[in-house]
Amino acid sequence: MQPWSSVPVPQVPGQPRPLHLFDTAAGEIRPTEPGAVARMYVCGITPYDATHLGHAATYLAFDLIHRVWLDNGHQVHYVQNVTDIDDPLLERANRDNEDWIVLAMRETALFREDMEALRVVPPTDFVGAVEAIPEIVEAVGKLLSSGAAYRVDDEHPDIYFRHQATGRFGYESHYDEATMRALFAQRGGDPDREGKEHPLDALLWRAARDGEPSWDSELGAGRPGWHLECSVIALNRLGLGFDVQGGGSDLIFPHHEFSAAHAESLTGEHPFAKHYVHAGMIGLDGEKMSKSRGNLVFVSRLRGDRVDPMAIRLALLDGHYRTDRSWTADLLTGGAARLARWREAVARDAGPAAEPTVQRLRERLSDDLDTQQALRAVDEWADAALAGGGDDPAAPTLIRTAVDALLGVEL
Ligand code: 5CA
Ligand code: ZN
Repeated sequence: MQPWSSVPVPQVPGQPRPLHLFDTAAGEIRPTEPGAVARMYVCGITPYDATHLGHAATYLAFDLIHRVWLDNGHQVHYVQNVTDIDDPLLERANRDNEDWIVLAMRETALFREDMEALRVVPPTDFVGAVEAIPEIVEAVGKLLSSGAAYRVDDEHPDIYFRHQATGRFGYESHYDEATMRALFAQRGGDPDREGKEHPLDALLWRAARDGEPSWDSELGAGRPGWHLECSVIALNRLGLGFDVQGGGSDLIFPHHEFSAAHAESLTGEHPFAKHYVHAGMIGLDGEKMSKSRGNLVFVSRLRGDRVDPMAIRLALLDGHYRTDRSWTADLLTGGAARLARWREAVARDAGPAAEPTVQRLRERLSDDLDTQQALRAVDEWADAALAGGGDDPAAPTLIRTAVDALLGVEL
């Protein structure tokens, strides 16, 4: 698929700081140690509805990782999928009596626009599940031959993954079996499907049903299961052992546990990713923001209301990415006020020396993306500049450059 347009990321003078991130599998903050090319996979949208502020917050967190790596002189190979065939998409299309392909295309186009408006650096590879079907079919074939997968023997010969195939199942989430079973049922799994060897075995290939789209293949006509989509798209572009696998915390289990298990079973190697990074859930007034609850605030709607996307960006960054938090009208008002203050400060001819501020900004971001303190560092510089302090004529430009490159905010 065509990704969205790229955004220029200026170079910032001074000393970059290597990035440390919390890794769900290790349960602690660890340094990232990319090579010349840092490799990141972030789970993309299922395009049956518009981008809401929860999605936006998650993609902004990974955008900061991208930007800190660029600051450290790495190139970044960033891969993101689009789940453009799956049950939720078909259910929504059926409900609204709409063609599922048209629905997916329209929402993907809107997502691109939203990401562009928020100045998210685009992925190198933006890959739809449908376009990856040949890769997925090949992988299912391999899993069948190695004995990691089996076919259910009934009128719908679906193919399932033996969840214990690698012997490491659970290393990413560390959940106990009761929690796994509960989350599996809530998040797209089918524990009660008759004919499975174990309730936690995950679907790899769903045999064709009447009224559902399907693709002919050597496996028989059908469509892909969700987790293998991300394993294969990541593996075939980044290879095993890439730097960061990311998404929201709702993907810790089953999605990322299975994405890792599938890929590790396919290659016989471990680990799928060196860091598993998860953003907290954004809610509205105390409840998780989700399509099923109908309490969504859309990025496109705010744009339609002429809200400056940079104010949305600052509002979402004013909270730690791993913390579950709520979107409120006050947060947006705060983001807009901060944006106005910063813009006024960098419009001045001179200000206090900016190097210590830029150093603090880098330090705070490198420490598991401490955006709140990073924003505060810039606030303090802006307050001092607006109070008439400092006479460094280079300072406003340096702040503008650092805020652009590291926070993605255009002043
Ligand atoms: N297509 C799959 C991933 S392969 C999917 O989860 N799609 S999604 O459209 O439901 O979500 C897209 C991304 O936004 C995922 O990383 C998901 O974890 C994240 N996300 C979903 N809801 C929220 C929320 N309320 N707050 C923060 N992030 C969220
Ligand atoms: Zn995914």
